[in-house]
Formats: sequence, C-alpha cells, structure tokens
Amino acid sequence: MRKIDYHLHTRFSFDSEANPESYIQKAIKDGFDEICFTDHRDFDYPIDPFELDLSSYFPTMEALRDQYANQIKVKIGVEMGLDTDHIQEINDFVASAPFDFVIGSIHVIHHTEFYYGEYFKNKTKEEAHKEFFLETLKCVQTFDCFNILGHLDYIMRYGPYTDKSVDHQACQDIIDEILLTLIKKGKGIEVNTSGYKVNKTCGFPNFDIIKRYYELGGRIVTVGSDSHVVETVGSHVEDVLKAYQKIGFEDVTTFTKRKKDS
Ligand code: HSO
Ligand code: ZN
Ligand code: ZN
Ligand code: ZN
Repeated sequence: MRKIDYHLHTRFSFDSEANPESYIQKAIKDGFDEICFTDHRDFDYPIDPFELDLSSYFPTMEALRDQYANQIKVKIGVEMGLDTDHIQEINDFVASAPFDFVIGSIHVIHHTEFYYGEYFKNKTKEEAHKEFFLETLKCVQTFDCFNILGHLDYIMRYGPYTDKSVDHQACQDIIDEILLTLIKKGKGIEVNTSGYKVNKTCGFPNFDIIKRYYELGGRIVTVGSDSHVVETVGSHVEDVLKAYQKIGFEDVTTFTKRKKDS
C-alpha cells in the first residue's frame, strides 16, 4: 500500500496558519509517497468565512509541487463543503480550477453548523445524527463534483451530549444507502484519522463502515489526517493502511485532475 495523506489544511484555510512547505518536508521525512492539500471551501458557513483564494492557492502549491517533485508527489485538492442549498455555486467552483482531488464534506446543514453548535439546538442526539446521515445521503445523491466522501461520522466530534457516540445500527439503512450511492457513482470514502482522538482505535468513520463499503463492492479509499498544524501530518495513517489491507483493499486510490490515477 502506498503511504499517503490526502486531507491537509494550510494557511489557505480560514482555520489554519500552517505553512504548506513544512507539511511537505515532514511527509518526506516520514517516508510518504504522496500527499494532497485539501484546503477548505464552504459557501454558507455561519460565522467563519471558509473562502479559498484560488489566485494565490494554485501558484503557491504548484511551485511547491514542482520544487519537491523528485522527492514526493504533491497534489492540489480542495475540501468542498457539500450543501444542497448551494448546488450551482459548488459545481461552478469545483469546475473553475484544475483540482486534482475533491473531498466532499458535510459541515453545514441549512445554514447551521456543528462546530459552534447551532445545528444541535432543540434536537435529541438521535434526531441530530439521523438528520446528519439523511442530509449526507442527499448530498451524495445530488453532487457529482467530488471524488470521495469526507469524514462520515464527523458529527460525533460535536454536540452538547456527554456521550457523543453514534448509534450506527439505528441509521444502518441510511448508511447503507450512502455507501451504495457512492459505489454506484464511482465515488470513494476516506478514513479521517482525526477521529482517533475520539475513537482511540479508529477514525471517522470506523472500520465496520469501511468493511461494509468493501463488501457492497466499493474499492476506492483514501486516508487523511485532516491536519491543521504540521505536527499531525500523517498521524495514524499506517494504522489505517494496515486495516485496509486486512479488509481486502489492494491499495489506496490517488487522483490527478479529479480522475483516478492508474
Ligand atoms: N475546523 C473545523 C471546523 C471549524 N473550525 C469551524 C473553525 N471554525 C472544520 O475542519
Ligand atoms: Zn478545518
Ligand atoms: Zn471537514
Ligand atoms: Zn478537513
């Protein structure tokens, strides 16, 4: 399995100050084959402006990619917030630049988000989680502009509940429908290793869901640390690769200009 980190935020994301070159140097030092920058773009994030200045993002990242080309493969992607209230803007944005790779993530549902917590107001945990999975399903059905679904299970990082864990069984029908839709559309799924902070032995989502994706016929997986600082680049990637191998995956998938590398 190739060693990759396909989910990285730098100073081009509103919530990170990290220097992209330091990520590349750490990844080289730690023996990575390939990394992909995936800075944020959300069209309707309340409070925080998750904009992405493409006119400086591409020249900066392309120069770094070329500078380090004989040491590591560097791809230029985006973490695109999927949101059914902004379909046209999202599709136009992704089409407007030569992204290698697009993570589709659900951060906002009808102008409410999870980080500051507005989304959870007046909802039981069960209601909040069910709506999150239903909205995720709607997004994967609606959008075609992404390569992989980002951090399914992300919701368990947030919410005013002492026990934030997800009852997957209660939502298994919806989760299956999400996985089947991804497979039918030739889309992949990531394990986001930021989930290890919460889950200890797995990321977002857990390996039962990844195994289910495999059993249903899915073969497109990536792994990413969701780093916003250099220290976490590559963390738990090897744990995930081992688990992927055990499930039956032959390799991770990498992308160029939004198409699978062969
Ligand atoms: N960093 C999180 C959420 C967030 N942080 C919003 C600041 N504002 C999304 O990756
Ligand atoms: Zn972020
Ligand atoms: Zn995200
Ligand atoms: Zn992210």
